[in-house]
Amino acid sequence: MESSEDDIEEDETEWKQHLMDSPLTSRVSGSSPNKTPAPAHKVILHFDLDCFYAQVEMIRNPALRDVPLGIQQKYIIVTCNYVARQQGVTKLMSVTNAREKCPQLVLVKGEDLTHYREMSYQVTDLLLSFCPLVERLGFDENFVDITEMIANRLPCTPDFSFEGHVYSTSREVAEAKANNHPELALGSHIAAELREAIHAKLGLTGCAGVATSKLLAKLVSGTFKPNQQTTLLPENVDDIMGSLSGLRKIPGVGHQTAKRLQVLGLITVRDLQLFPLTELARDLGSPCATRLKNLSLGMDDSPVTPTGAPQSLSDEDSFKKMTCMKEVMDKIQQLLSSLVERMRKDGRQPQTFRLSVRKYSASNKWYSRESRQCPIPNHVKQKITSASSDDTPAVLLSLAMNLFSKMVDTAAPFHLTLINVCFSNLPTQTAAASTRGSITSFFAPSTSPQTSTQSQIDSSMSASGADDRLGSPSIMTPLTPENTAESTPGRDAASRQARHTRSASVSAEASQPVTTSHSSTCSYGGDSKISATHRLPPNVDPQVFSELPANLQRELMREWEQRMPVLKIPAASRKPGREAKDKKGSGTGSQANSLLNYFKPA
Ligand code: TTP
Ligand code: MG
Repeated sequence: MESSEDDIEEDETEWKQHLMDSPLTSRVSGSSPNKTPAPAHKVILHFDLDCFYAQVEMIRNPALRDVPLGIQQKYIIVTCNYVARQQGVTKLMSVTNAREKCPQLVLVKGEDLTHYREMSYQVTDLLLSFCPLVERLGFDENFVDITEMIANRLPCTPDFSFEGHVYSTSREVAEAKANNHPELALGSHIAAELREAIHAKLGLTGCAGVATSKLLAKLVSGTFKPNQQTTLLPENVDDIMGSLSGLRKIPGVGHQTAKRLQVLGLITVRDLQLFPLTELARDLGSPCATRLKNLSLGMDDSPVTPTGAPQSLSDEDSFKKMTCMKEVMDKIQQLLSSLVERMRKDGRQPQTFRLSVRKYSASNKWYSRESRQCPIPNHVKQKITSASSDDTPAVLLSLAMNLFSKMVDTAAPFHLTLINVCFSNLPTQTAAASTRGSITSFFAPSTSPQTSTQSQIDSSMSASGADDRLGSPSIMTPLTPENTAESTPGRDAASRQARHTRSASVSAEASQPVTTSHSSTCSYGGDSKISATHRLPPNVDPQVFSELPANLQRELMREWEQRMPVLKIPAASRKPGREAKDKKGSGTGSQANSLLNYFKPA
């Protein structure tokens, strides 16, 4: 979701330590698909919780455990429990199809991510209590590098066996091989212990993969589902790579990368394995080509990088069609209210504000976003962290609309399908963080009352999605800070219908006297801004208004002019003959639809 590739999002949407970003890109020396992978010097675990949102809902309401349960976001079932899966319901099925397959399906709305986010951090926190090398991926996946734990335990382990499945190997053969792979065998026991801890402490089940790299651990973990685990031995790496049905199945190859490879005629993993590196490098550049080639051969040296505190917080919503300013401002205001609340809980002060939009284009429906960002002025930063500043979202709205007008020509028709607001450039450590003890405090569950905060989820939450980042334009195309386009995997169907409470934009200035009629001398032409001292409608905050781009100011003034009757203009100043129209206006709630509501007290 984010356009800044160096951020670590809180919101699980990115595999930031992209497999393709690993500096270790020099292992491919030829194009042989039979190259023997390096010996097992690392042991990596990958955990993926079962039907995550559904499990959280089943914990919240145990009555849901034995019924087919679907988690609904808009018109899509983003996940469903395994009872529903047995009846043919699948992830990302439309609600209509799911109901046809399973008429008894119980639906729970999953648009408010608060509980999922909290549970997600509890899982990471629990894993961190066993091992410091934990990297989050999405809400329900974690990598753990247990190489050192193994080195410590190995000397006191008398004999070896595998816990759980061993990929493409019978139990008897696996037992016979355990002594040849003591690290992986021990790793399988540690994986089982951690899964057991997650279950005992948090009530969640999940799958685990045990292998020598992140790539392989992730690939193998879902071999047996749910609530099982699988170990991959080095001699089976070629089997698992060959079993992948297409290049997109390689974690690290996203939509954009796959498209580039397709142009070169590469469709299967084998195609990529056999394609000459020099030719690949000509098209993609040497580091990227080498990395891709290594991935296709099952080789990945990328480190498990502890996730730490998020470097940015964001909130977004996607929709089929947004075409008018009223809706845009309404949505941004909703998103900002929720984001500011989360930022306050976090306690840090963001330096940068970013707005992203996705414009509809028939050819590229889901994948291109545009972003603009700006530094947050000091007085606004203070408002963001101050619990008493009720007008923060309104003040930020001005910043947002400035950025918006740089991306969208509001004078022409537009069609947006997504809006994202983001605070980035968060300090890594703050007074707030240090008083909370450690970096792991960022994973502590919130104790504040549940809110309807929304957050990112659409992008790279797991296998299919996460990896698109690796094919994002940041790898293929340089991005400029002012104009970042990014790939967004097809998770938008799963994105949320925001349910924030809109905060009122009341500021001290709003209560200052303002004239109750607009000036007929106001000129809406040209680029110049309407002066803050210009006669504005009642309850419009002049400061907020003055910070808006000129074209938005003009649009607001135009709208105000059209809706003037409902703005409580003193009877004396009304022209005769407008009464009936006025009544109709207020009666039909046109005031509620006015852009000017953004400037009114609650
Ligand atoms: P997944 O791990 O893909 O799915 P899951 O945990 O529900 O099921 P599984 O047992 O197969 O692992 O995704 C984790 C959560 O992310 C999932 O519970 C719901 C959410 N999600 C979305 O919001 N959008 C999506 O498109 C998908 C696939 C999942
Ligand atoms: Mg899962």
